[in-house]
Amino acid sequence: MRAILMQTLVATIVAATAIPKIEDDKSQRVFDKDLSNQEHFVESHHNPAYDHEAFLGEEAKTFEQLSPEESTRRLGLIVDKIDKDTDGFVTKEELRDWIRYTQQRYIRDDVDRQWKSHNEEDKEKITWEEYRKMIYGFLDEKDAESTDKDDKNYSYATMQKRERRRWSIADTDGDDALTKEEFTAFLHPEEREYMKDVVVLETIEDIDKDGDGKISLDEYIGDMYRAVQGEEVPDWVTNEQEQFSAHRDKDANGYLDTEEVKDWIIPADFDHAEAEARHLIYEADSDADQKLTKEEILEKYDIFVGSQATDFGEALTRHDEF
Ligand SMILES: [Ca+2]
Ligand SMILES: [Ca+2]
Ligand SMILES: [Ca+2]
Ligand SMILES: [Ca+2]
Repeated sequence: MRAILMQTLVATIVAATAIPKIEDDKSQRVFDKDLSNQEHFVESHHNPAYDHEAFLGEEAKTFEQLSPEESTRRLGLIVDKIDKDTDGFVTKEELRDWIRYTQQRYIRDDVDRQWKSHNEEDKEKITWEEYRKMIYGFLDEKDAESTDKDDKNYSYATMQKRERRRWSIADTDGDDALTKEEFTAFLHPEEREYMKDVVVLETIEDIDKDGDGKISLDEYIGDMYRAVQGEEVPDWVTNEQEQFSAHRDKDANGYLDTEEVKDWIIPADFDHAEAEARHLIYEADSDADQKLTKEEILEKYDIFVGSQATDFGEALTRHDEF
């Protein structure tokens, strides 16, 4: 579901300007392993923003601007939509379907928006050359080959190479141009089976700091936590260290190889929407009957939607849906 949370490289670039902005390593990450991680749902460092985005998609941002009262009111309207059979209870299945719907809507809207911005004439395909010019046009040939880490263009050159590779894999018919369907695979590779290997590869490249093609325990932890001097290592970090040894590093050789990374970030038969639905029910089900009433949901509105506790009568952001 980093599908939802993730800021793809492309999204970041388009949102910014013609010149790509590199916020940090993670903005390039296509897939947040955290989100395909079953432990994610029980770990103490669970991120509330994740729940909000899973539940609301892009609208999560809108809700952050709202007062608790307005946030609760709108949440009530959403609950009515989720309760498909209108029996007054939100079941795990209804919640799971809603989360799937939210995710698909996010992906569709994102692809529509980016397709339009890269293809104003709405041609059937976008060629690599057209795309490259739009995003990396400011790099000349020499810049694009930069392998010097201190070079100001190094990051862009690396991004371009990565995108070039992903483009070729998304291009199933091999004509070097992407149809809208191929472009969807390019922008949201985690959504397509045939893109999974490149998702794994990009993840390894991000985390593998010493470039030996595998992930050591230090690299694994370093990706999520930076030690602060004088600060005790938090429990969740210790917990992650144990996860690495007990579950991720299956052959116990001290490193995660490609297969082990794949099992970790794209576990077979793991359903994000289902897991998230279960998690949300667990968090809000006060009477423990495995389903939620509107009251239970509104009572725990901060789990489902964000809200600004200090918003006093400022102009509330409006959305057509409400
Ligand atoms: Ca129902
Ligand atoms: Ca093609
Ligand atoms: Ca390594
Ligand atoms: Ca291993």
